[in-house]
Amino acid sequence: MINIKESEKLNTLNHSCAHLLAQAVKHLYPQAKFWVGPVIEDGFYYDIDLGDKVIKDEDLNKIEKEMKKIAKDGKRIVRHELSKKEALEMFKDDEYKLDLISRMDENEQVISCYTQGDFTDLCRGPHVESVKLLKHFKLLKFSGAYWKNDAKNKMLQRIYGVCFENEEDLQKYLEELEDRKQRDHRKIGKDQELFMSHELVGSGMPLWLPNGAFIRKQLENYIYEKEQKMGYKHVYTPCIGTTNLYKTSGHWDHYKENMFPVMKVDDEEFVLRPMNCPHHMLIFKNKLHSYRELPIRIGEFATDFRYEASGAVKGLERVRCMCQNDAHLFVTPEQIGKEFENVVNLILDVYKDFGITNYKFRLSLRDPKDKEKYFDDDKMWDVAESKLREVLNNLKVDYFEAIGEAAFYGPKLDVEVKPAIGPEITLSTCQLDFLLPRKFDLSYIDKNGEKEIPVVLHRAIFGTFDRFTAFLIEETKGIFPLWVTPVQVNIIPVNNTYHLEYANDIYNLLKEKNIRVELDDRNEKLSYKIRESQTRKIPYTIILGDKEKESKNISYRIFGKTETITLNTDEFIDKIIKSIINKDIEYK
Ligand code: TSB
Ligand code: ZN
Repeated sequence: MINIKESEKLNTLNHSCAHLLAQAVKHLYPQAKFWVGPVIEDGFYYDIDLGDKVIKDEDLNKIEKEMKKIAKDGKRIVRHELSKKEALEMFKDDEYKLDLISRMDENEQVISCYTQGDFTDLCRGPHVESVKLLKHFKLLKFSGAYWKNDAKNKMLQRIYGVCFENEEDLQKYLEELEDRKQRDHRKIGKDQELFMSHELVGSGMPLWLPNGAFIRKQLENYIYEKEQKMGYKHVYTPCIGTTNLYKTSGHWDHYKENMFPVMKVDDEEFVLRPMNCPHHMLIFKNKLHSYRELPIRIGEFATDFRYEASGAVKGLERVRCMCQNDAHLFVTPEQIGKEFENVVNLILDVYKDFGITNYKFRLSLRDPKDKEKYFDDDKMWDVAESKLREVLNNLKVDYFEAIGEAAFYGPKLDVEVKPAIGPEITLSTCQLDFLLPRKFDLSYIDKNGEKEIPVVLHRAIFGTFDRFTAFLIEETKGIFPLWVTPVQVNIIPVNNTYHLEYANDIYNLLKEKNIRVELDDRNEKLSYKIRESQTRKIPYTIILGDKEKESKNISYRIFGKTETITLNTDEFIDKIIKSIINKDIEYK
């Protein structure tokens, strides 16, 4: 997918198109006042105050028509530079532009405006030479947007659009946009009844429906088993803690704006926890440890609450109540490399099992020049950073380095993915931490009988079950791997009177083998039932009629294919079980 912002040419074209949009809006709604109209990854938008007028679908067509008319007229786009005084005078009736101009410093930036025909806008530019060059554009959608992103301010109308150099690029882009809309986990989540939300529960607090909950349970079981094999010990801890716990950990000072407000109960002050590390630190501290016990790996499927801005909350991807696939690994400095390697291998393994291939590893390091931002122990940083790098190089994984992106307490490795809609997000994370063990005064007894401070690795392979599921939905378009999907086989008898008994026999056989099977014995037309089985994206649809009943075979269709295959029942069962065990991504 093209990122409009990253191409200089498209950037300018889209920026000019935003002006064209504003001009057309001004023609149609003379009361319009304009706030800002930036270029974004997907094109551009303009935030507009239209007084009492609220934009509707049909208005977009009208505006687009007017834009075409102006573009055809072909006026030149002319730049003027102004002093601050001149600018203030020129836009004296426009409180939005005055707000922008009043914050400009003439000595630091040139103030300029651009005029095309009867329309002038305050703007830094650059722009294309003439509106004539704006031919291949489309207005995409609209929404409300608070002025300066503040809910206390007036709601403006935001109109989105995109512009290309030629029609072919525009059409290709629109098709991709449509494809992304179809992949959006919020859409599929609704269509396939995976999750819902309700205003009575609150924003960013999803309810997992049976199908979604089934998938999540598969993820939980899968990762739990893997972690058990790797020596993790799982715990349960409360999803709230006292403010003192978070004062001890430092979250109170550095993370408070992401936390829900304090609850007072008797003499105690509580917060809903945003992270689980403090609880796990106390579990480590519960008893004395020898170096021989390390690494100690404390795991938990832990519910956290974070304040996310209401505009940022999104389906399962960005929620306010989430469940981390969390663990804190307590290691000696010498064990950092090996333990980190195990985590990276686990991430690679998991992504392979889910068929996820579109991701990037980002190694976030400190900026050695920035002494303020990072925990002050150069030697520790140098050793840790080169160790992480060495592990990644040895494993031959592709990664990029982000200098200055490390956390205050240590370097980290994140897995970045691109959702169907919106900016990149982090799924898995592994963060080295020198600081938290000190804050909680943790220690173990080393080889020489001396007290030593352990290093902690925070890691979440799925990140949160919420976010990972959101991404899995989009990557698979809701066609989940056979081993994950809630219903693996759907049996449809051709005729309930003649074939139901045989269908029941097959149903019981599959059920006995733990295959997740449904039998559709509703009195509906065969073609309707087959179609519905496809819409529900069920991997295998078995259709049983006379032929199958007599020969004791089954006939089935694989999701997305039209051919019907006839097979001996035992062979079919073997095939499916093998495919589940292999965690095949394709339905075979
Ligand atoms: C890994 N203390 C560590 C933990 O030990 C921690 O909390 N790290 S985190 O802040 O990066 O969060 C872990 C993961 O949670 C992130 O990598 C991301 O995948 C996921 N996540 C973060 N915020 C949200 C959110 N609002 N909604 C859904 N998932 C989220
Ligand atoms: Zn943690």
